[in-house]
Amino acid sequence: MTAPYSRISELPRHTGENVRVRGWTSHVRSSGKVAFIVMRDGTGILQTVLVKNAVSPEAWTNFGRLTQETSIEVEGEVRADARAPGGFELAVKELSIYGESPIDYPIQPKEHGIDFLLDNRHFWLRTPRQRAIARIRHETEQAIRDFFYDRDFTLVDTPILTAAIGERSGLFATEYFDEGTAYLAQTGQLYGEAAAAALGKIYCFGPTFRAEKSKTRRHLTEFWMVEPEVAFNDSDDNMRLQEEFVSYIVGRVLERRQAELKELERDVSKLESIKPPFPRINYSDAVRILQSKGSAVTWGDDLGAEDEALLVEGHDRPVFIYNYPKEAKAFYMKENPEDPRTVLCDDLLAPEGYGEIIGGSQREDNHDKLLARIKEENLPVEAYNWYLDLRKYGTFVHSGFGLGLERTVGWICGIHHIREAIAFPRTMNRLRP
Ligand code: NSS
Repeated sequence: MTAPYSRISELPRHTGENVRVRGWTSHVRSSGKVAFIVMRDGTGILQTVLVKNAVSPEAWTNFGRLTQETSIEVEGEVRADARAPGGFELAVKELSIYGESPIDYPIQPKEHGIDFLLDNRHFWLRTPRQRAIARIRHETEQAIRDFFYDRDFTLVDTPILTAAIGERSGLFATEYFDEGTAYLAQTGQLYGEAAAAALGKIYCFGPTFRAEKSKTRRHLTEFWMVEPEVAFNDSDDNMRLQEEFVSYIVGRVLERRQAELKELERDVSKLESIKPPFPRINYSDAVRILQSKGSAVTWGDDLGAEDEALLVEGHDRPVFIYNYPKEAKAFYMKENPEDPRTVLCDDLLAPEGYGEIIGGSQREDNHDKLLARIKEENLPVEAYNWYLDLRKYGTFVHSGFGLGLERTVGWICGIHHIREAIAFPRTMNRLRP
């Protein structure tokens, strides 16, 4: 009778039993009579032991052919062993090879340059650090979905091919049959607003695209954004939702991904302080603070990465900067009735120098003001007729925000560049693999 297959993570349930495990060889060592294979199958790491006299001659020969990343199947008995990684090892009886791996496997246990690693992203993903990041990203996405599901938001999937431009940043364009130019969505927000009038509380979550010629450590040309939109929430409600949301996500990763945070050598005490309320700094005060710290910023400017870092300095949790000048922000933001030079919006800046992870705002709900802003920005009004209609038929106070997934994951993981926070990053000079 052949032994059943088991994933490495399930081995504790099979102590004392015979199982078969499939995976990839990480390293091998042998003392002549006893040999060890450390292997992984994606669910865990397993140490296996082969005693020359106790395995078939074929298995022993196969052992001699193993190289890093050879894919194999082993069969043997599961034994508890406190010294082994994961607390279990496999006493091997049979070893067969699925796929050899030539000795020039590109990723070696040594330092590689970042460009080399990115060229070999399809292999780099197999390393412990990259697996830890992938799992934290997954946990973050699941936390996002659970947060909204538990609060009765409806998920609405918004289009990626669009005619209406959402943000000011660069656009990817393509010809769209007889309909003119289509743009890859920079945001799902405008559609989210329409859906909020139908469903009250919604969110969209998907890839967004920006043809930005910026080579910073926080810009991708394709990134994932989650965007809730809530009918009857004002800007203040919006910020409260953001601080609850971000605290929930960080709490979930702390609760369920300690092993991955440890692999990344993340200082978790920095994450444990992420709890509401987050400090709120009005844009005008922010400019004064920045000037007192020597920044050249003047009222009216948008804030750059260095300004953001200065503002968060000394804070142990994310900081809201709210009510920016109209000129610095997108056309759809609601004019501040108390200071019409500004709009009701906020950026949420993560601590430890990570900077903006959220942009949010209350939306302009006055038809004529919105139309005037669209014209001021030289946007084609005909592409926004449906959006303007939302202000014509039952306009409503509403607000929402967009959280950048890779920036958030990058911050939680404590990694330097957000390109590691997505499996296959897209930047200005990277379309492969
Ligand atoms: O441009 S945003 O500030 N805001 C919006 O797109 C709104 N339409 C969202 C909304 O209110 N529904 O982008 C939101 C976030 C920003 O804070 C970043 O975290 C992330 O999206 N973002 C990016 N991440 C990676 N790379 C690039 N290029 C990028 N641009 C924005």
